[in-house]
Amino acid sequence: MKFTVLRVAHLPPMLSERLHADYEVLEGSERGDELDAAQTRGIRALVANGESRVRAGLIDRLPVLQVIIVFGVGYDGIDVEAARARGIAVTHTPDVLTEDVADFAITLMLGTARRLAQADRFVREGRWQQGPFPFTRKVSGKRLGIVGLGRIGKAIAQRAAAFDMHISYHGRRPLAVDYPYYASVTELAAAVDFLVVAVGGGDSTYHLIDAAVLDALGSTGILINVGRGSVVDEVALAQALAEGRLLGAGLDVFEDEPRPHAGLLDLDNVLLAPHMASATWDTRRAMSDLTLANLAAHFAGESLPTPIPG
Ligand code: A2R
Repeated sequence: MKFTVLRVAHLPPMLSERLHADYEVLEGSERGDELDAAQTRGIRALVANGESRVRAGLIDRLPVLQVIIVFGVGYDGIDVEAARARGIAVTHTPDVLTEDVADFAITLMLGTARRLAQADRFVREGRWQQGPFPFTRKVSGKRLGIVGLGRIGKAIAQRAAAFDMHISYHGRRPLAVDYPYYASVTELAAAVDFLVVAVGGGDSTYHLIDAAVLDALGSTGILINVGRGSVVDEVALAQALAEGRLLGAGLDVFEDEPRPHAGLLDLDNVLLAPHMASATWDTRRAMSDLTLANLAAHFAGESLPTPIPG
């Protein structure tokens, strides 16, 4: 007998093909409006991605739901409280994407400071013949502040150390590491050249990077975000960039994906990426394997490889 699984998000073919081979897969929206009563009564597992919104309304409609499987590390879109209240387990895919996301944070930092996208356009549009490309900003040896020194934050620090950067961090509490700790994110921003966001989303980090933090980072500062779009006040960011109160920004995540705030699109001092930090073949394969391993372990009655903490 094949168990019935509801898929509410786009998943790469390498995963959805294997899902279809092993399970009865229903495809639904995040509201589940299109599912009839007979269908909702059979759904034991729900597969989402890191950007999915799985709210109490959908969970309530699935009377035999046992597990929510997230393809991604962030699970701020899942109503974990509603799931826990029903004894529904939640899993995600930490660790396997850490290296890629850290690599991409460094890519954005270098790309923004050295204005790589602008340089590419400069060459393509024939402007090189009129004169040299303007000087850019050095990265090696500069001061880097990391917001959220978790798995990804630590991997970013490790890479930045190879660039002789001076690393400090902000989090909810100091950790047993040698980097200086700042209890205030504004004070951290005032003390660095580059501020990299590597925290997840949710209420506790909503607009943690606001106008005051951006002003503290200042007109020679660069903001990088590989955490969650909701952590940065995008309207305040666009304003600070437009007015030259912030030098630049490199963003892989946005408040309303796939629609970055319109004010960002016309700016020349922001590098925009389509939430692709973990989107390499190797990592998406590893995330797919871990997603299926969590699902299989659940239905085999074994302990889950990567349940969410708590
Ligand atoms: O939970 P804690 O206190 O150990 O610290 C976590 C920190 N963090 C915060 N820092 C400041 N203010 C907050 N309200 C706050 N909430 C959490 O963020 C931890 O040091 C870090 C998150 O690290 P991990 O849980 O190890 O996650 P990982 O794998 O580094 O991924 C971070 C995020 C994902 O949630 C996705 O949104 C994105 O990167 O790909």
